[in-house]
Amino acid sequence: MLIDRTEVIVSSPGRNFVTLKITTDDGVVGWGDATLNGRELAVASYLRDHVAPLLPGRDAHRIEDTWQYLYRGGYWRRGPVAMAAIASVDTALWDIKAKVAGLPLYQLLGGASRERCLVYGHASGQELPELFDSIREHLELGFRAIRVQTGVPGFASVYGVASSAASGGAGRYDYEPARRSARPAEETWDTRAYLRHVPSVFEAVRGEFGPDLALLHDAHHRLTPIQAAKLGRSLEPYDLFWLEDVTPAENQQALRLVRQHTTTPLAIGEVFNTVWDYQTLISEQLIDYVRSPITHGGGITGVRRILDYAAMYQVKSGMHGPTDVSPVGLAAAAHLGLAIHNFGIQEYMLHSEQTTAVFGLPVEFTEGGIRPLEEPGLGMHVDENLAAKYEYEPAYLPTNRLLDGTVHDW
Ligand code: GCO
Ligand code: MG
Repeated sequence: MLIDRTEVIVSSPGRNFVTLKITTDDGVVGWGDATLNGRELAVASYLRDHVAPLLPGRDAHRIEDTWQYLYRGGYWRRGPVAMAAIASVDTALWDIKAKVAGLPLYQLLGGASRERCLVYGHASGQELPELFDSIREHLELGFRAIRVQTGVPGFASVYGVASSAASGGAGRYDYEPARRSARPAEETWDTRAYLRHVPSVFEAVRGEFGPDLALLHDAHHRLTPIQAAKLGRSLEPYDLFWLEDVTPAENQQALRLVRQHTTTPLAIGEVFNTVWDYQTLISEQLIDYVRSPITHGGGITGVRRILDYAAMYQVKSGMHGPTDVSPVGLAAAAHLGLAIHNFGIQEYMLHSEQTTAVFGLPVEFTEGGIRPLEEPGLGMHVDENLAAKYEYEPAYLPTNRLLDGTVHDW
């Protein structure tokens, strides 16, 4: 069975997505997600101009060989653009292989290791009343683990927080973290104000919702290692499921300092793309959860490699799953998450109605967890005609500056 043709579909139902469609010479179709929030066209070009011309005529069953051919043969290894492109090819070929086998993809990955994959949703609010409403809303939706993000006193908006102003009065978290505009919005940040405020938020949330609810928080890379250590220690009384992206982790050794000071579990890696980005973090058990999603981690093949390495050090999966991972990417994450032994938790930030109309619902959400669909392959049915109606619009994640105007970590 040979790869016959590939199509790169850039579409914007609710937010921008890059989707790869591979069709074999006997008409079997595979889907892959190549969405890179704010840099979508870079991946679309990498695929259209440098990968797609190489695929026709290749044996569609040779997934590992194709992965190595694109990774090593591209010479310029690693990085978010190349690995998102490789991820989409890999995912599409796994989709095809499972369809030909007539099995849901997870059956080819070892079968189910659990009933369902625990998920967490995104609750947020500028102030506590809005935040509590958002938490209640997610509990009513069936979530049993919830990410908590709030504003910081003195700041009009903080990334990741829906507020009546930022979301046009809807009070809901903006489905598109990357705001549509020709230039990124600029936000202001002050770490000391944030560090003073966050413990009081979790004190209030625990007081309102009790000790059992799994709570997560994302620091979005904004702290120095010692500030991260301070935050981790200050949150210990509130027993977080995890504290995410506490400090930029390209310098993996920075987490040694954080680990010395706090037992709050740590999750890192939504911006990481290969096992090499994690080598010290995992081998020294400096983190507890690996965040790379299928879409950004080199596909099923790439992320499986990372998670099998992580399993040796009792590190679990915590795959990234905001609305800028498409339903195709989420479906792939659900198939791998169901099969691996060291599954931890899956981010599931419910896609918008427009997105769901194009891609369909990629998973079944019951009892606080998700299962992939019991259909051959990924189980995806993409409405290409509807997708074509949603033109790409430039959209970027906001940028971040300190009070004195210095660009700060995002
Ligand atoms: C998360 C992420 C988001 C990102 C966005 C980037 O944990 O879901 O940190 O909040 O900022 O997904 O594309
Ligand atoms: Mg994050």
